[in-house]
Amino acid sequence: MIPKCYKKENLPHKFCPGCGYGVILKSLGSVIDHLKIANKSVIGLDIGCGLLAWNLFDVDTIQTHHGRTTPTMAGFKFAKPEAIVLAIMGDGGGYAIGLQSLLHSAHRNDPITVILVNNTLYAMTGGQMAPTTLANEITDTTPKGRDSEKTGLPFLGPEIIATLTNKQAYIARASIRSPLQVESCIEKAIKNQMRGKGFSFVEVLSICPTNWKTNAEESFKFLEKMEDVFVLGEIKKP
Ligand SMILES: Cc1ncc(C[n+]2csc(CCOP(=O)(O)OP(=O)(O)O)c2C)c(N)n1
Ligand code: SF4
Repeated sequence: MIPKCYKKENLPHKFCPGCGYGVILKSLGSVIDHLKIANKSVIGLDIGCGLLAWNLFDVDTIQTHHGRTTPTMAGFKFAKPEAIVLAIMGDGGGYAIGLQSLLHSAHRNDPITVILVNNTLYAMTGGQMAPTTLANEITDTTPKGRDSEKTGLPFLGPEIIATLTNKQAYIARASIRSPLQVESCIEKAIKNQMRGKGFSFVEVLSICPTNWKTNAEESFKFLEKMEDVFVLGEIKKP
């Protein structure tokens, strides 16, 4: 079912066929409908494929600089505490250029909700290595596979963020292989914010068939491999 908060006139969305973003945004749409928060929500979008959602929802959106969505949306929340403030970013935006901003926001326990899409690479710019790239994964900038001895192991965002936040935080990792899990984690994260509690963060493992150069079956096989490295579940809840 198409979420009520979608702007139907802007469908179909602009993501590549088979892209995982569709599942994540539909889950978010269902939560916005269920909690009846469309008129008080605002969505910050990083530069990355997520920005293609700028006119998908009948909800205000803010386009920020690459990596700066977290502080922009934290600022919005401080200016308008009654708003439900969401920040959507990729693993490049959140865990590379925007890491400092993300960690400090988590450390301050800013009462915002961050949804970070982990597709193991920089998708919008053509598939370069990201902090989340798996060991031996082939990307545009690791044509022989990621050499983890030299470039490190995949970055475990939620686990690291959990060490910085206080007891009011909600931190989870979900996968688009289970849209219901994605929906449930996003709903709990937003409810945490609505209760006036602390930082909430959901990393969602997603697929990028275009840059992975995979068909549907191969994409989901790779997603299973990701789930071996990035363990799913609720890492912290109040
Ligand atoms: C300050 C700045 N640096 C670099 C870029 C180029 N750039 C645009 S999108 C992007 C990567 C996006 O990757 P990610 O954040 O993982 O999101 P995805 O596209 O995978 O969803 C980069 C590096 C930019 N727009 N601005
Ligand atoms: S490049 Fe990848 S992440 Fe971006 S829209 Fe296409 S499939 Fe989705």
